[in-house]
Amino acid sequence: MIKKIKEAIEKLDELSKDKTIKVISHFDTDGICSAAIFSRAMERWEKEFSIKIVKNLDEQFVKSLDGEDILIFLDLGSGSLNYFKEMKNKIFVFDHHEICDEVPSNVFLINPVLHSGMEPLSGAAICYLFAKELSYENKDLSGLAVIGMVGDLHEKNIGRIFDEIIKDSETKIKKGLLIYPSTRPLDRALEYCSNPFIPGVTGNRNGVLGLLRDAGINFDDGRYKALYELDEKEMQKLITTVMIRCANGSKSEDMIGNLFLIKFFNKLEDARELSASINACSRMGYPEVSLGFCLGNKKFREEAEKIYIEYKQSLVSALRYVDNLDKINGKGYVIINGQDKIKDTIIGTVASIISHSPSCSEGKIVIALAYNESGIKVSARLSGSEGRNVREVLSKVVIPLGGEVGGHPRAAGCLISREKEEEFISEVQKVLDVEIVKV
Ligand SMILES: [Mn+2]
Repeated sequence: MIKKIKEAIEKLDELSKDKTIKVISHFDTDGICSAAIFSRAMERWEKEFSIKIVKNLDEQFVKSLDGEDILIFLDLGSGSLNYFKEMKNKIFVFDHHEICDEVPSNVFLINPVLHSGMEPLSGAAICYLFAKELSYENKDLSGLAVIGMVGDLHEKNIGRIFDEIIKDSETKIKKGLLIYPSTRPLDRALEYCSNPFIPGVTGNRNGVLGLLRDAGINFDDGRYKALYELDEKEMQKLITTVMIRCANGSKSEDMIGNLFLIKFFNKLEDARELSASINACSRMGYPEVSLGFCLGNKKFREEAEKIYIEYKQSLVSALRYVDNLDKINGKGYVIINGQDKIKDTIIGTVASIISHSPSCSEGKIVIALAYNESGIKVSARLSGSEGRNVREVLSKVVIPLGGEVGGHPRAAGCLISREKEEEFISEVQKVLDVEIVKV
């Protein structure tokens, strides 16, 4: 792959002499980190370019780019190769997603999937390899590659290349409870901890203090210790205490793992926390703030912090609301109707967190609803990896009602109109109850 990257650099250098460069990247953490690495590297290479962050690549948007410009797609594009076929542009794709079609002749694709035996990489890792190939000076962008890696959940699967990126960035790794930020006092971290959601603790100040007391962690020197400061014994005690609160401890492997402590603009930060705040800004509709934050712009960093706090607060209050809500509990499923009490922008995240929570058994389906401006947003999640296809379940109900379902077998969503609320809920229950009988 390094050979291909070198080739891409040469081609790009040649083509950019008389053509403009347009960079398009994805809006999630990995995409934003890819864009940040790439743009810093291009700046240092003294290439002019423009950058656009998108939620996904729809055909209409891609076709609007048809012309003379050089197009560079980061962290997306492998699934849209067909769109590029008829275009006049020279196109570069730096991506790690599955390749759906044949690679058209105007496209130069860099994707680890093309190289058998190669470790899975995130988009930001590919961009980092590109940047480092351009100049060793770009080694300082390695921290962004670590954040992208964590954002795309590659951290459980670290191969030789990621290992080197971690070394380049001088990231410290510590084994422990996966609660972030591990760099802030534990009382704050636990209070705003939504993943895992700890019943009676998340969003509950008194519950937090009680848990810390039970874990034997004391208020010392005017503050509680941060997670990364705990010694092995304290960490073990805290893990046990948290596990007990989470009722059935069946998912302990999800709660223990490596903490990644990274130097980010001269401050020690938790890579998961950075990833979550980048993601939050993008989701709240401010991807340009996410990007500015990654590039260290002071104004954007302050802005990002504000947006992130707001996001966390709305998430925690939504989860607390769900905790007390009358839910429809069926056999192997739960339906949560947030109506206007939960924002539609976070309903998917709320459903994901609940499906990951220890109280949600393997194979259980979570269906969550929230009002948006015009209708109702529905998110469906499957807990664990074995179980029914939630996309099919939604389709069965929604297509007759007149709607479209997007997503995967384990995470799907759709929009329905406000008048169909009752009908949707009763129909989805019918489908879920029937499927149980079939199984
Ligand atoms: Mn990615």
